Amino acid sequence: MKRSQVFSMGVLIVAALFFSAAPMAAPAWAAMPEAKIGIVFSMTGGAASYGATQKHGAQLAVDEINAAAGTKGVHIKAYFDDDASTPQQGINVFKKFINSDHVSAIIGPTLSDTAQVTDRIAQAGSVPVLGVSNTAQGITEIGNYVFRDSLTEAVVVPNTIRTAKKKFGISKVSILYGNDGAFTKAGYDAFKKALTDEKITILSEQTFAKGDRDFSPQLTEIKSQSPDAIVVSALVEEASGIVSQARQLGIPASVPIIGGNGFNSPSLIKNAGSAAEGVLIGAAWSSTASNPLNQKFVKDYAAKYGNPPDQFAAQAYAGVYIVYDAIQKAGAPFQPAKIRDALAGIKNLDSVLGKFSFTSGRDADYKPVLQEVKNGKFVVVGE
Ligand code: 1QQ
Repeated sequence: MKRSQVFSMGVLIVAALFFSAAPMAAPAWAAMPEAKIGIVFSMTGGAASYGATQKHGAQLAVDEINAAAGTKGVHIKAYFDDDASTPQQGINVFKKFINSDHVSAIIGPTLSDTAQVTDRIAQAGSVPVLGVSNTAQGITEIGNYVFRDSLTEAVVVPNTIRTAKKKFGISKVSILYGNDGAFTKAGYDAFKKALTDEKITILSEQTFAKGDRDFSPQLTEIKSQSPDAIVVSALVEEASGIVSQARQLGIPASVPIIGGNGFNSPSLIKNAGSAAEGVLIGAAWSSTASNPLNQKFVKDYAAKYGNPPDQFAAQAYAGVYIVYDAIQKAGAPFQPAKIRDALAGIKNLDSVLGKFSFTSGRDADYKPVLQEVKNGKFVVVGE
């Protein structure tokens, strides 16, 4: 080898060393710490009308967070999926999130029926899960990785009954509920306890099954009992049928129907039309709540999707921000256990649900309202 060749090789080696060690201008994506979260709602099946608005609410929050994070802040990579309104599909999705996508946290699923089984998988895998619409008892009790921002029926229903009694002078009611689902049964238990506590007479208790379409036998019986109100625990498909058929069978509008969380979807009003007028519902959120974050959310959601948000959209939107707060506090590499601890520590976080805190049992801690359907809209009529 000639001297000049040795020299130029030396230059090459030095140059290679220099350039590999020198800081290169990093591509924009490399500067962005990214936390993976799994978001699963019922996009198909019986609960799809809840899932549709939940997905919109969550997507809006993810988009806002990623835009605000710029090129340096913590970004979210969201894996959206469909639990098909069934526990089995929920299990498949949770396994995929945990074992293939390696998410740091999960939001969902839509129904308590599904959460009862999926949340055990999250607990066993030590991945935190935040329910944003599960309202049955016994969900957060699954373990210390299970949280929710949705108020339970056990919290909302006593308020519903107390306020309805005060405002509408109700002293005797008939109950109609689904006895084959975690949510509808939890609602029934909560209604029964609240009615007993308020010394309201229960004239009868009737049941139906998921997927039933004809409620005339139960409603005919109820009509003959002349209740002051009908108390119903049902998901929106069945709730819509019950409300429509009650009026068709001649139960007068002066006998209000009082519903639980399943009634909080605008699909009820769409499906039942004018029969939905006067329905009373306990709710965990109101579009008219004056807090500025909420007003901005209502405006931005309507601008993006062309229709107003419902409670399920608001709880999903809040849920993404709650998880994001914990993600930021935990920091990269976004270990699930650290996010869990940060979630447990959340206190008075500004949210569209108001100042948000978890109870020591990882349930949501804020106040419900009573709403009434008036002129095709949910209107707050009492605290
Ligand atoms: C539950 C519910 C449903 C109404 C969620 C959409 O509250 O399953 O717990």
